[in-house]
Amino acid sequence: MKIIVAGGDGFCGWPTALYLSNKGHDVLIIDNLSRRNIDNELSVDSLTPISSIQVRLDAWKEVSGKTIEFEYVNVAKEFDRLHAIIKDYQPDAIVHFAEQRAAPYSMKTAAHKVYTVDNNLNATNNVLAIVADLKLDTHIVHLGTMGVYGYGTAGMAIPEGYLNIEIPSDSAENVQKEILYPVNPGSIYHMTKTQDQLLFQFYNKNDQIRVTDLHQGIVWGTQTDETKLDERLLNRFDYDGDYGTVLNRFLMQAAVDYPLTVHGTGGQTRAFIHISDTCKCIELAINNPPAKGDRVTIRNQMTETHRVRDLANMIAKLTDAEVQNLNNPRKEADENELHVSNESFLSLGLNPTKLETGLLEEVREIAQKYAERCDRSKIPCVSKW
Ligand code: USQ
Repeated sequence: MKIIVAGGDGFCGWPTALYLSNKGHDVLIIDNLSRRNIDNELSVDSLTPISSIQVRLDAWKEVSGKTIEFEYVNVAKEFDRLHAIIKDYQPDAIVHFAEQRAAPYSMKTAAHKVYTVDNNLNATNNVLAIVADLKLDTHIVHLGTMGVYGYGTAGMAIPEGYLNIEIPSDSAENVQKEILYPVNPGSIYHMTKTQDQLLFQFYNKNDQIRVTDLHQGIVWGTQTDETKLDERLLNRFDYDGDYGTVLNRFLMQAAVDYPLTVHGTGGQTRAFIHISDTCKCIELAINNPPAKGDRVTIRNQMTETHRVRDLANMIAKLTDAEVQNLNNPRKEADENELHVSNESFLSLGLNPTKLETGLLEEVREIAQKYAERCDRSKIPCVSKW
């Protein structure tokens, strides 16, 4: 298939582009390298040394014999160029990762809120508007988030996107309806993903655009089979207070002998998935598109749930690290249950990489190997809300 990976230079986008290319698809990355620019803004660097996009692409060609094309374009701002690129390429699928993805970054200042809303919503709307305008049958596969549901204890498995409800009516019969699961975002970033859902519903209804929205949990791990092939293909590893996500931060903290930073009681339960499974899920989603006229397909892209304090204790046991409970910088429940339905990917054949099998490799091959590149002053979470 011909696949555009929007945001293909980022943490999830890069390994996905390699995976799809390795599977024999034609891949075009479109990206404005904004993630690298945000590193500059925050004066931080990936723990792993990452190559420039050109070196990455050349290395991939050398190692695999396959070409990944690249266009430097801002998906949110350069409508005309994006229109021309999509018209010219005629993609079978567009994988849309081109959004600002960190909750703490989105909550730093008013300007960061504005940037995140502007970037994320315009990126999504541009892609949809162009596919509709060109009357293409392109399948749009979007990376959404588990965070659209919020993390309230639901007393039920959180369904894959849609909820069947029954409401009293004017007549004797109750009305049955299927609605989007009520949204409950915890940050401006998560809020943009809830708004993306409405854009998908609208373009799907109005223009019959085929969309799959993937509600992904927190990604852990760094390497995939493809990024391991050459040092120049290495994926990024964020550990700073804005972009580092909880499990990868704990792994890195253990490696540099920094007490593990548990927010509050650590009773927050979250959903997790390994980066290799992200890539596999994206291809499964591409290979199993909704039919023309079908509603938006929503799949929960996660493989296990854990409490933050249990993760900290697991890593402490593995590495002898110390655990510290900090005042929670975020407005979120300190304790919650989370039960998520993920039948959709399991039934398509996903065989998940589990924490117990992958954690030690991650500690040795990444966190310890690159520990000397860590700037300890960037570890604290300074964004508070
Ligand atoms: N946390 C700690 N200590 C830390 C960092 C985080 O206790 O040092 C806690 C947070 O307070 C939160 C939980 O760990 O309760 C998760 O935080 P996170 O930074 O790992 O993840 P989050 O902000 O939710 O965002 C990440 C990705 C985002 C994705 C989301 C999936 O950055 O792109 O959408 O995970 S989910 O969380 O399922 O919504």
